[in-house]
Amino acid sequence: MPAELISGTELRKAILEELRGEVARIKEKYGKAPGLVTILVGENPASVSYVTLKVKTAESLGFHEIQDNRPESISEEELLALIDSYNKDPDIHGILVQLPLPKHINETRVLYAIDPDKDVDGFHPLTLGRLLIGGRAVRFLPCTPAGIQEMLVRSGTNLDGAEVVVVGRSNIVGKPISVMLGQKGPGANATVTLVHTHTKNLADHCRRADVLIVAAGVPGLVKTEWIKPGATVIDVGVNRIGINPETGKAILSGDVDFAGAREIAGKITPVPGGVGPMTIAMLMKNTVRSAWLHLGGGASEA
Ligand code: L34
Repeated sequence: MPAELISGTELRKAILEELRGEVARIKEKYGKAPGLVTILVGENPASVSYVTLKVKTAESLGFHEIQDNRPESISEEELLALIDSYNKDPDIHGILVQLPLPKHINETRVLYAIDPDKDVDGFHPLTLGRLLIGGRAVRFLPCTPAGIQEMLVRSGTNLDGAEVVVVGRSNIVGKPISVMLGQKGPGANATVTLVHTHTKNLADHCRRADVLIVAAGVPGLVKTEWIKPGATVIDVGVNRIGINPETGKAILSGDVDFAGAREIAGKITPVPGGVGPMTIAMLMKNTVRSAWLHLGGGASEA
């Protein structure tokens, strides 16, 4: 029997519906909407596509949304000054600078410049430090890992004591998700193995996984034979492998050999329509959380 699909598109609907209720309560209580600014530097086609989806989703929820697009030629100093102006803007509760940035800009410096209380992307070192400590210290979960955890929980995948294997050690996905699923608490308590380009016997590790999370950015990296029968497979890859000549749109493919994996796995996420839409839903959730914190005066509490 083919695996059950965990649809990010479907789960997103339920999450956005929940958030709509919260936005209404915020407006009623404070007379203000959650405020989000998305800063996009340059015109990388993938970034343009993701940021456009973020802006549309924010608008559909009734956020105060600013789409701030800047040319590739913007200097680092100018970008830092721009971030500072949003740090000081009381109507903005979340600041997102879409990555990657052009080579002449130091990404780390830019991520450091964002007020940690407005770090709805979850990339600031303070935010990541809070995540490492866990429990009540956590402020914002990075969006893609948060989306993965939601997919696992909402699909009824058991994580308590489960063998989780994470392929890829990026700051955006692999490192934070491996910490999150290993924490004490509901939706976690897993035994996590983080594997990467220097791992010996990658296939053997994957074959042990009750939950396999693949975020390597290599199309088709994970072969059908690497999957444990009945496992839950989360494919984080969004690789642009070509252009559809009829529509002119990019053809997307994940890091997992989907057709084969679907015959072996218990549950699997598709690409597109999997983790991507969840990333955006979690950005909205973080922005709503930030709005509550700022408007309720709790943003600077430890
Ligand atoms: N600052 N930079 C910052 N924050 C982020 O959270 C991101 N990321 C990653 C790249 N850079 C970032 C995203 O937004 C990846 N990412 C992302 C977001 C959404 C989608 C994919 C990646 C998504 O919605 N993908 C759709 C297809 C979209 C299309 O057709 O291009 C999907 O169904 O997978």
